[in-house]
Amino acid sequence: MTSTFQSVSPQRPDTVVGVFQTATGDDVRKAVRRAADATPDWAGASALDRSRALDRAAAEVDRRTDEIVELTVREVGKPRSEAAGELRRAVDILRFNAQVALQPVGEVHPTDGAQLRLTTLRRPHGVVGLITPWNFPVAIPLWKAAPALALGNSVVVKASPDSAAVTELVMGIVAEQLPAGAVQVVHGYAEAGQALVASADAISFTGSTAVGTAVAAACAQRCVPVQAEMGGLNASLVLPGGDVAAAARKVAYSIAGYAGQKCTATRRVITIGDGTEFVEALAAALDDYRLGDPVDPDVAVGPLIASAARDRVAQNVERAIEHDGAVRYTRRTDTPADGFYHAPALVGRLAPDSPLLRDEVFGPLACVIEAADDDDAVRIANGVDYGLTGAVIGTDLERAQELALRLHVGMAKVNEPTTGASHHVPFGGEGISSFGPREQGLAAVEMYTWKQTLAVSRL
Ligand code: UN1
Repeated sequence: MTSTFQSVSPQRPDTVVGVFQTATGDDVRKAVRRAADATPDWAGASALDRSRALDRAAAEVDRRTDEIVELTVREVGKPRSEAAGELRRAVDILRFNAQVALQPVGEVHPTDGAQLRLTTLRRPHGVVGLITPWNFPVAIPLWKAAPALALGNSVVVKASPDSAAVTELVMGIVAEQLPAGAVQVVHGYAEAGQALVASADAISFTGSTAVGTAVAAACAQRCVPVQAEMGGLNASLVLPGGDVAAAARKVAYSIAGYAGQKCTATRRVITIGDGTEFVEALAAALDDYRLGDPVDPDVAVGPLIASAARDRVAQNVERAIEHDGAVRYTRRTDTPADGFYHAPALVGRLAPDSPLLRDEVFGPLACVIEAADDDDAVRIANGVDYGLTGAVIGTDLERAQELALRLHVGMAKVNEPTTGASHHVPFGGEGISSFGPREQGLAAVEMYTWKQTLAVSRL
């Protein structure tokens, strides 16, 4: 029997955005076979043809900007300005990868004999399975699919059920520019994901650390390449002095942008020296964010993706205050009644074993920790299992940069939000934040190809 699921709008949970068929293991295996059947046409196409197809996809996604942005806002509750930014990034990703298709695909090595020719070639894996999240429903599927396709792979995307409509729309637009079957989208839950992990030739995953490590283990069993982008517990370190209001705005955006639903969001604010003035400014900046229906272009913080996500944030705040003795710095009480809203929250002076300092929450919630000096701040920042992003905020650029380099994170920033990624630069983390090769930029070539050495000599 075929089962279906609904995707609903988090700001109006009674509004159904779409109804989708839940893929079974068999459905996924069929999709992988169809994608494999398309591989000779696609991998065998000239690199210039692959490049042109990605350029056409970029133009078409660009042309349909309004429709995609509108659906992103409705389906995942992303504020309009952030949804528009994600769309722009998606077009850039497609254009960039149209050029990746034209990069050199091998190396010629010196040899010991004049007769011997020794080269290394990069070859596509075949069918790459992409397991993608709802929080960047346009950019993440594309930043995986575009390099995979540029290098001659076919792809099967298992979209998140919470962003089924928008991911299907954007991948459908790309699929139209390619040979039939080279891009497939399936919808579903664990059964679909497991079937994809068990049948694709390589897997790229973005989601929680719990699921990502299971995916990586399953791929290791089959000896297929895997890349997993997982959680973060990112820190912003704040040096004393300087323009406190400007510093607070940077950190506030890292906490509250898209209601904190980014693996790159700031969860820990580490003040060095006396941070009293900064913490007050940060709480005020968070309380100032316009909260409401993201359909309104002036709204900066919308709802969380689901009621369970909202409840998780609320429980963490409650637990921090009741059990861990935290002080709450933010004060707002104007949370809209409908929809899965939670106002940005800032707490501080937690018990050191608080789950807030250990587990990812994935919501607009951060805690303040006071560090005695630079060494103490680095020790606290690096004292978690995650290592995705980190930022240092301060006017003394030399000191800030030195501190940034001491953070054990994949992406360290100075006077920038911990969130935000450039499509042409390697993206990924250390520790339990990431596993496997980096994503994006030219780093993606490592993930989506295997290397074959060819030695040729004459008789
Ligand atoms: C960003 O901060 O712009 O799922 C990108 C995530 C990350 C991407 C963040 N993989 O939140």
